[in-house]
Amino acid sequence: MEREIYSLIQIHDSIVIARHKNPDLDAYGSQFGLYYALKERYPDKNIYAIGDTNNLNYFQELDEVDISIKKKSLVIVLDTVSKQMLNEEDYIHHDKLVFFDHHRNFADVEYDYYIRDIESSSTSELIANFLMKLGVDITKESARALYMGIIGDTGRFMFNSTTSKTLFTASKLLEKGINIQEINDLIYLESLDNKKIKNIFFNTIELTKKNVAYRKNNQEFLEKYDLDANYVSRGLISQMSGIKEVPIWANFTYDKSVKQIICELRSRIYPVLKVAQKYGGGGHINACGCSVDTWEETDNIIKDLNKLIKEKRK
Ligand SMILES: [Mn+2]
Repeated sequence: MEREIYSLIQIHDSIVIARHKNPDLDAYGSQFGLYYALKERYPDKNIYAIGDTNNLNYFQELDEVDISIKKKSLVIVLDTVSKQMLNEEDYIHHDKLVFFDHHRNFADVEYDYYIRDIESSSTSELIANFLMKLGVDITKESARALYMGIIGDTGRFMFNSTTSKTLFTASKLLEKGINIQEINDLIYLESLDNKKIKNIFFNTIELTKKNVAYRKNNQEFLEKYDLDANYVSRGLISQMSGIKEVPIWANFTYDKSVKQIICELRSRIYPVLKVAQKYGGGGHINACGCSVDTWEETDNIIKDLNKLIKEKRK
């Protein structure tokens, strides 16, 4: 299938690279990793990177592309295959539509090709291997983006999703001369204020009898400290990880832009994905999420997470 996608890349004069909305490092990394490599390889083609932006954009401004151009383009969508994760205008207009993803979901969008690799730690790893397989040179700029995507999704190679192939891929990217120290500082250095917020957050987490840790971040909390819902939801959940007594942790954050509560669920061994799916969400077995309308529903989620622990002990 790689070959077919490669020929689509070769025959299209314009290529639009998109990814899920509310991008994380892997979405950006795979997007710009592919973008920089293709730009170098095909200087005469029009190559665009599109989508919304946020504070994880360590790369460059996104492009605006006219519908008329999109309709003639190969559109490549990265790091998701679900409608609810996408802005419709990012993929609906295309000549051909291709997906690359490492999540367990199945596509609910029609496509021409879909490379689904749940063994890949990240879509960035998947794209790096795609480029290497086809002999497309990964430039230093591209390698930097792909490396950032990989460390984003593997927690700097600490999550279970890290495989020997992940490390092999990362080593190939290092050969391009990227500077790990510079990348780590760029992504992980934090301000004193930020550290203080984390402290406040951590000091107010709650625990169920089964030691499911959770925090409900309401609008009042976000406003009091002038915090972005996305930052609180995904950026602070790791404050509850790595605690011996806590096998499952969850973060519930009110997002006024969608008037919903974003639920992020994590665990070391328990299959929390079952719970996320019950509430219409998805993701990985140990790291997933869903959105609900009321705080009562978050209480039900907490009950379901508790039940997971009971089930396992039988
Ligand atoms: Mn990813």
